Amino acid sequence: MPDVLAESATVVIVGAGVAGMTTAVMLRRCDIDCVVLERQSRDYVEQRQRAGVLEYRAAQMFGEWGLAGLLGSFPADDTLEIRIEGQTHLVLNDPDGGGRAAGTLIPQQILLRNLISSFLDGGGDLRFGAADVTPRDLAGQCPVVSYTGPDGQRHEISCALVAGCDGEHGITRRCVPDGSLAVLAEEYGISWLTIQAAAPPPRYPLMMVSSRGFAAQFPRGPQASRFYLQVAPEDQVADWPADRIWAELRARAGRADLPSGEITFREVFALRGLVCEPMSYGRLYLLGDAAHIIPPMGGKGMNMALHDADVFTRAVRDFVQRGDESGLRDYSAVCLRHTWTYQEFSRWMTEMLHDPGQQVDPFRARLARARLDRLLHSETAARDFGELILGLA
Ligand code: RFL
Repeated sequence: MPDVLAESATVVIVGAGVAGMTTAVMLRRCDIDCVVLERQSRDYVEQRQRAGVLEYRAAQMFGEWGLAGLLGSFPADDTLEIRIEGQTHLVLNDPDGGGRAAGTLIPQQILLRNLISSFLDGGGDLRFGAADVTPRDLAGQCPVVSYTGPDGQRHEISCALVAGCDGEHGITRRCVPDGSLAVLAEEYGISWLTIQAAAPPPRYPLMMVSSRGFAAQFPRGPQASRFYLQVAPEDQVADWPADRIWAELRARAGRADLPSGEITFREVFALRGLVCEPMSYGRLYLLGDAAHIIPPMGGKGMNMALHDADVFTRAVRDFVQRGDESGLRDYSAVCLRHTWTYQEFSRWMTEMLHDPGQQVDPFRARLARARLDRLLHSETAARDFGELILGLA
């Protein structure tokens, strides 16, 4: 075995999440070669449960790339139920009636499985179990990404471009010299317990606003739901045994018959926003969670990663096929504009649906209800909301 195996590729993609694999599949459609390096095993990444809905814009994007077949054909609901202190209110995602469903219902891990199969079946180069991935020379014309394979062999891949798709805790962003990127972050001071359960999904995606705290139930398949429950910031998973979870969800839903089921996953996390500016450094481009984190409110994290993949791949195509660098030059500005639009949306929605409590802050509590009231009664507000939910802003 040589000490170091020297290789080359046009693009090295670090991370085989939705951002990395969507980029890889799209690059292959442009006949541009790439190598994907993933730290985890294939089993691990294909089991990771997270988002469940592709917004309308992202579903259209797959169609434009000739990849609609990867999505299956389960249109998402075009209606959202907001239940306020047990009272139902329905909000149309597309109040203009343009026939645009909310998007496509597809659990993130299924989308990822489909992307991985499509890439590998087409002869794509995807390497699982890549340890110690280390990019270098990012500011020059020919960056190098080195890693150790599962057999202990060290590899060095020289390339034209590096796509940092390695998520929030990845390595690529951390390889940028100090002072070249700014990280802007905000803690919301709100925590959610999330569970995945074998419970029948609600008729419509359901958000529950109550003075007991926020809760939500979203479809994840014919017999599966994801639930969210606002909890105290100091709470741990151990503070929430199953009986307590179901009792609290029923109280916030105002329904004693809210269906329950076996809990297959549970986690407590704090709501936070984070944006890295700019989203590129030299020949490194950051995509998805490697560049920005958004709270789940509004369902935009996965969709923002897919947006970045689309913008990046088009830029690489123009660069490789026509020598046109303008797309790469504009990549960060285009993606940051999109990111901040949806960070603001997520923040707006979070404040509207979390009751700070009449005792804690009566002024803010009334502002939140006034915002919600306007969404439910103003056509203009409903149209604005629809544009953001569909991903068209
Ligand atoms: P990912 O999916 O985290 O993938 C990153 C990949 O990089 C690998 N990696 C490395 N590989 C090589 N070397 C290294 N040094 C590496 N370090 C990391 C990792 O193993 C992984 O495979 O990032 P990506 O592709 O940017 O995708 C982002 C989305 O996953 C994320 O935004 C969403 O899941 C967020 N999210 C939701 N988004 C939505 O649009 N709608 C939702 O309803 C929604 N619900 C959620 C969510 C995220 C959740 N989390 C993270 C707890 C619900 C939850 C519970």
